[in-house]
Amino acid sequence: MSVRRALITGITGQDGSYLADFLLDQGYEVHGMVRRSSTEKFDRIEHARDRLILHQGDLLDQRSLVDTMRAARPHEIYNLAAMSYVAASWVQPTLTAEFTGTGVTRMLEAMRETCPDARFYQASSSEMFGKVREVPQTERTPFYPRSPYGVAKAYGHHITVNYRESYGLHATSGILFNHESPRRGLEFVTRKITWHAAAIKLGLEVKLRLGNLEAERDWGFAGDYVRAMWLMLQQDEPEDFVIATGTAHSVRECVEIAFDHAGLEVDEHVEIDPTLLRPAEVEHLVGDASKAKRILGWEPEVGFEELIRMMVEADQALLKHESSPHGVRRL
Ligand code: NAP
Ligand code: G4F
Repeated sequence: MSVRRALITGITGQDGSYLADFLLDQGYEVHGMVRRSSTEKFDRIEHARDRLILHQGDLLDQRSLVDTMRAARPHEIYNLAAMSYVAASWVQPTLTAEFTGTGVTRMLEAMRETCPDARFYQASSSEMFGKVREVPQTERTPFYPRSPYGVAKAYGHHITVNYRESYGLHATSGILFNHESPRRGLEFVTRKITWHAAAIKLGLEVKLRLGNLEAERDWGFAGDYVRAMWLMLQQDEPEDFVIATGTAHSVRECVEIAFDHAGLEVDEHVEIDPTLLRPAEVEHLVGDASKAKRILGWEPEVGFEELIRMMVEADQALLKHESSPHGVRRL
């Protein structure tokens, strides 16, 4: 059988890097789309750089999407690129709509023009459920987004379904609940907590400032979730799937597990910073992935406590290295 080619947008991000590792292990030729920057930020894919084929492109630029797809000739396209940080979506609402919403249409149009027989994965989000209409959330739960990011993702979701139905594209939308890892961006709450637990333990920081400690999320491990993305594109018929663990935990519980693992007292180091509260909050998310379990045979392998401990240990190792005479400290 000839080699399978995959194109990943957002390959420099958390999910893109795990998906690239997974697809390389499966024997794929992996292409990634990257944005031009004055400073390359390829840390997450550095270890696999010589096995990846990178193309310069941007979700805002139709020409670059068409040229990337022509060059890559993908059998599978994973559209993971987005402005993915919810809090920033109130600061840059129009840009978020362009990247995270309209960018999906640009991708689908480029695919329709250059490789209509490819299979397309759209990175939809549980943030679309927002002020939830039912618990737990399934593929049939109505959306009620609570942020410009959630609104943009709902658009991206619907346009993916629409192009599937209008043009017969093999286009699938994965509605993924929060997933984390040692490669998670430092601004997201789990990584912010694990990094600070490690830094406080090493004497590099004193305090951790957080917003809403009572918010609850259904947190899984990114490595498990990219496997689900791939499984979705192996199905004969394109369908949408919820991917979640089925268990919710609060931000407060996350702090307790991380600080306990680092051997620290929460009360001595954690402060509430009201400026970190969001204009509209998503209080509680928990998903029902029964459909994915039944049709894809997908199950999460890493539990919440194991995940947070893994992240604390990875941050301790990172900071020890970076604060050594041979390392560079980063935040
Ligand atoms: P991430 O770490 O923030 O990565 C985002 C990626 O998108 C980066 O590679 C970034 O490139 C790229 N990007 C941003 N704007 C772009 C543009 N205009 N053109 C081209 N590339 C652009 O996000 P992630 O956690 O891996 O998430 C992957 C996708 O899944 C996102 O669409 C996110 O919204 C969605 N999602 C994530 C979760 C989660 O819990 N992680 C849950 C549900 C859905 P740079 O490196 O150049 O910035
Ligand atoms: O880690 P977060 O920033 O993730 P959020 O907003 O749930 O979004 C993530 O998951 C979505 C899936 O539902 C993705 F689509 C999206 O791309 C992203 O990956 O915040 C989680 C919770 C929120 O309720 C927030 O208010 O933690 C609360 N929180 C409390 N203090 C904080 C902080 N969040 C951040 N980032 N920083 C804090 O200091």
